Formats: sequence, structure tokens, C-alpha cells
Amino acid sequence: MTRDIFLIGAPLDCGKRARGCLMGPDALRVAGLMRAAASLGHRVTDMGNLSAAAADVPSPANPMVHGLAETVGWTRVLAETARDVAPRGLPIFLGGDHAVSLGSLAGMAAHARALDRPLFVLWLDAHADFHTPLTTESGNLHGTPVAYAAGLPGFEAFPPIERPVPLGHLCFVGLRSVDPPERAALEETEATLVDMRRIDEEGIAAPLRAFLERVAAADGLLHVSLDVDFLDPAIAPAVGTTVPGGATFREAHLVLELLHDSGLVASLDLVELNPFLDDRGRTASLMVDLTASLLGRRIFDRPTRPFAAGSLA
Ligand code: HAR
Ligand code: MN
Ligand code: MN
Ligand code: MN
Repeated sequence: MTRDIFLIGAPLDCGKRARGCLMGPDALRVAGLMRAAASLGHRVTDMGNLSAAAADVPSPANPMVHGLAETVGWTRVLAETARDVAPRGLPIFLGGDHAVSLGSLAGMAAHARALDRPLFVLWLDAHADFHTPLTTESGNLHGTPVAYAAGLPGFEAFPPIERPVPLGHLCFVGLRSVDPPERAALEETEATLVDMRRIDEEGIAAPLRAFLERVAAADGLLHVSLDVDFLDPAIAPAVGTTVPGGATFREAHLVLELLHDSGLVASLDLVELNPFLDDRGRTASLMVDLTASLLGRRIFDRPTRPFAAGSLA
């Protein structure tokens, strides 16, 4: 299936203190994202980079919170852009740090609501990013987008989420750094939590397939958020928050290949790439290769193990 793809540059760097992710969109371009998508037959439009004015917001209740006004400004612009682009094709948000997803998720929630279809979220990340501005100890808002999309309290300065994503529609894969308040908020819920131990024991494909079958059965839209630190730092050094023991090259490719075959992906974030920390562009190139797998790159056209007939598009 060929698609209309829109690349949306979001050089946002305010979701944490260390800088460098603002160079992410250009590094992904230099690594050949547009060429890779076009070579798979897709129609690709590069919309260039967005910019955002800092919003006027009251000072945060939690004094640790960093960059609130700027982050709210970005969230508004990104949400509007997502909402505008999603009816016309597949938006790919080029971050920027993970605070980009506050905007992409707000926009995709509005899009899903307009279609009256449920939104599901796949979070490929070492971290749960399930803090609220009230629970975060670091004050870094890149650690909050999933809680925002789920409608947790503490996000009053941000645009309201039109229809919050139920916890049972969330799937986290790659978890290995979860803070106590995040754990408390997720553990006893319906959220799918695929941590590294579960990947070691069950493999990465089985829990992902089970989630995708649920998305398909609900006629859902799937938003995929790929944080560089999902990957093992040995293959993806260009990220400020490396955590050892991440997804391997083959595990990551398999995830994106399965997502392609599912036909369910409505939007994608490529986030947390910090080109300042990269090693001769290898992390940027890997992110482009993974995106190509999501967009249909494969070795043979004949699927090795098709999804059950009718269960997935
Ligand atoms: N949980 C930690 C915090 O809130 C670390 C969050 C790091 N987040 C990202 N994105 N790098 O996953 O500060
Ligand atoms: Mn993240
Ligand atoms: Mn992370
Ligand atoms: Mn449901």
C-alpha cells in the first residue's frame, strides 16, 4: 500500500535540560528519510520545520517543572498540525525530544474523535513517560506525554485532550527505567507493559501481535512513538538518556516490520535523537532504516508468517 506521507520537523528542545535534539529533524533528513520513503513508492511531502512561540501560562505548581511556556507553545502548534495533516495521510513527526508527543498525541486524539474511532498508543521507549507535571522529580516534561494523552490531572496549562486515551489502549514496549509514581499509576491497570524481562522470556513479537490484534478488532487508529532510547545504546548512542539493555537491531526491525504488516499505523513520532551525541550519523541512519521497515521495506514480498485472515487489514 502506498501512502501520502508528511514529514513534520519539530526542533523542540525544551522537554529536558540537555540540548541537542533541535538538530534531530535535519539529521533525519541528511540520513535520507525522504529518499527511503520515496523509494518504497510513497508520496512524500517534507513540510519543513515548525516553530512555536512560548505560550502565556501561570507558573507551574511544581517549581521543578522546566520549560513549561515553551512546551505549551509547541504543543498547540503540533496538535493543530497533526489534526490538519492526519486526514490527508501519515504524519511523521521528526523530533525534537519526547515532549513533541504532547502535541502529536493531542492532535491525533482530536483526529480520532472526529472519526469516532478509538486511539491506541504504542510507546517504544526505555521509559514510561507517564509522569504528570505534579509527579515529575526531574521537572523534564519529555517524561510526561503518555499521562497527558491518558487525561491525568496536572496538565491544566496545556490544551485539553479531546477524548483521553483509555489506559487499556496503551502499550509500552522496551521498559527498563520506570519511576515509582509511574509504576504506581500503571501497575494495576489494563495498560500493556512489555518490559525487557518479558521480551527476554516471550520474545518481542508475541506481546506486540496480541496488542495489534486488539487494535484491529476495535477498528482503532494507532499512534506509534519511537524514542531512540528504546534501542540498546551500543547501536544507538545519540540520545541523552541511554539505558543499558535495550532492544537489539533485529528486535527493533521486527517491531517495525510487524507494524507495517498490521496496516494500523496512523501516525509516527521519531524522537530524542541528539545528533550532537552521535557517532558518524549511525543513530540517525538506524532511525531512518527502522522507519523504512515500518513503511514496507522487506527482504521478500511474501510474508513469512501472515496475520490470521481477516484479523488485520
Ligand atoms: N523518568 C525520568 C524523568 O521523568 C526520565 C524520563 C526520560 N524520558 C525520556 N524519554 N528520555 O523517555 O525525568
Ligand atoms: Mn521517551
Ligand atoms: Mn526514553
Ligand atoms: Mn476499548
